[in-house]
Amino acid sequence: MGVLNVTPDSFSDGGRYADLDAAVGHGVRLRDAGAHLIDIGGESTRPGAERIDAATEADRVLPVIRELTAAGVLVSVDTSRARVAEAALAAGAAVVNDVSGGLADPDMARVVRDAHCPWVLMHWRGHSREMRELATYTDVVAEVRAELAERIDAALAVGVAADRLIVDPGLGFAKTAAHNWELSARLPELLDLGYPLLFGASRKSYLGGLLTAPDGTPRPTAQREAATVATSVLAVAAGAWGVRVHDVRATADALAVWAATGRPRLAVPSHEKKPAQHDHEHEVRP
Ligand code: PMM
Repeated sequence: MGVLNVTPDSFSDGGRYADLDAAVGHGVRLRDAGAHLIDIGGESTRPGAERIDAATEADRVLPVIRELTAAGVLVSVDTSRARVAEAALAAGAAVVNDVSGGLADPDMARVVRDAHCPWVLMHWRGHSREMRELATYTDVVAEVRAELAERIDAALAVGVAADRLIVDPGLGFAKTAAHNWELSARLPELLDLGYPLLFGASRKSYLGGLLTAPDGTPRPTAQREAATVATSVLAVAAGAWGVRVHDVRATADALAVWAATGRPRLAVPSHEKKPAQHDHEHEVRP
């Protein structure tokens, strides 16, 4: 999944694709670089960001969705508003990527059910302005898993088909760097939910915090690409269904190498295996 933020203030690509031609051109380039899906967002979700209104969000994303789908590009809309999702689907989007997992807008489940489209349920605890304070967990993996299971149950209860759902741990959303690393290390426990898993680590600040300069300065956003590629390969080798990235070519190249090597799967050390996990899902091939 290639990221296309049509926002003035997203942390990585904010302001770069606010112009329609630039946004469409970039979406086509991401597709040509190997993205199967282009994720178009009109509202920044970086920590601390203030919300914009639905009309502004729709005005930003709809023209880009129309043009990209007309050019044959498969598009998802990154929104947690039912009204924006509905308009985006009417404009040609095929997938709803909801960072709130259906929590932010009670109408979202109905919109997705009626459209019968795939729905990414990301783990979320609150809007950007408040999410730093919500990053408290005893066991982050167990709690993210349980909260995702609640979102799945809520979607199924409204009549969304199980085969339309994709889960996402929501790296950086009400998570500290330590939480993000723990989730990355224990992905099989989330895969154990039985749903395709999307993994969005691209350029996030915990990668910058890992790659500090000798004086402790975090690595700038644009220089986190090698680390992003590593997260992509590790996530897919652990069993992730998809990765959401800004630089599609780099990740696509790395995944091509992984595929040519026989799609080796990460082994889960036996002492860490839970009874519910199945050996064949984590075997090392070839
Ligand atoms: N991260 C961001 C935005 N949308 N959607 C999903 N499903 N998963 C994510 O991790 C995710 C997301 C924030 O990153 P951006 O500002 O680069 O888009």
